[in-house]
Amino acid sequence: MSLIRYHEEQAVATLTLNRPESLHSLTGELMSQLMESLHKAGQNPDIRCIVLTATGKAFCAGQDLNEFDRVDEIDFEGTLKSRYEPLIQTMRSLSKPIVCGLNGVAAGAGASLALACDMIIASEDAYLTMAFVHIGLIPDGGSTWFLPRMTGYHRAMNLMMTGDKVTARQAHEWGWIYAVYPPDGFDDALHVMATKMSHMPTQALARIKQAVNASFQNTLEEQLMLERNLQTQAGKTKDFKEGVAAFREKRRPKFGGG
Ligand code: T3D
Repeated sequence: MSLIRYHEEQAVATLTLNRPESLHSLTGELMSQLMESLHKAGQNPDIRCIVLTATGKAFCAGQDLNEFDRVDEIDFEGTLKSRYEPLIQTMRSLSKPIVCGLNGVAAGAGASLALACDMIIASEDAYLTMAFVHIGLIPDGGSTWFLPRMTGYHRAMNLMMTGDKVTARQAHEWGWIYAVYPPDGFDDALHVMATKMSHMPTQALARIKQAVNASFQNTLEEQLMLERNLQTQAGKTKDFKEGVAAFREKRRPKFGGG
């Protein structure tokens, strides 16, 4: 069975987690299919935006706890190294925007997965929880790195230490989620946003992603140099020429992604 539904429509690839009976919890097989799908969308030059969402009422309940049947024998080191770390690194280094369609609960590594996306669009009834602590684990999948940067030390710390729920509305107020929609308007809103992103100057988006991700480690001097390099490259694209021409001709630009 396909645990990830892969669908391409025009310039958008939609990856839909499809294991609703256990709230799309993450098995080795599901994560391997997710990686394959990300690579497929990443390598197709016609795809200019990737959507990550799920079927039914949940987005993702994190690691499948049924894979933890023999708790004394769990190979955390191996699993994190071979599954979680490559997935998060791939998402952040892919040169295309990844929009999370947060249709429902995101718990544990499911929340990490959402936070690793470049934009989150949520249904009003979605929520996130750093549920790891409820089973005596620490947050992984990059969330100890993402959350303090997104939301400051104390809020990140408090959410990780309590595992309390954060509603989509609250996460929107805090700036984690870009827009929240009523459940019956969510699919359409997600589609509109993904289409909009797929019509943007794709190479500029890739360089914005590269610059912003690098900014977390760089000094100001290093970042200014990176901006200079990336801007020099952006200035050589067809989309830059089109953007300037459209401005001067007082019309809407038609970006082709080149
Ligand atoms: O090396 C490593 O692998 C370490 C990596 C760790 C990363 C992690 O993600 S650790 C954290 C793992 N996730 C959790 O602890 C969350 C567990 N789930 C929940 O707390 C709740 O299910 C939710 C808050 C997400 C949703 O609650 P609710 O009431 O809406 O749904 P439910 O009734 O609890 O769940 C529905 C079904 O999904 C249920 O199955 P059943 O009883 O109907 O047959 C439940 O067992 C199943 N399910 C939910 N989460 C998981 C799961 N099955 C396996 N693994 C899950 N994580």
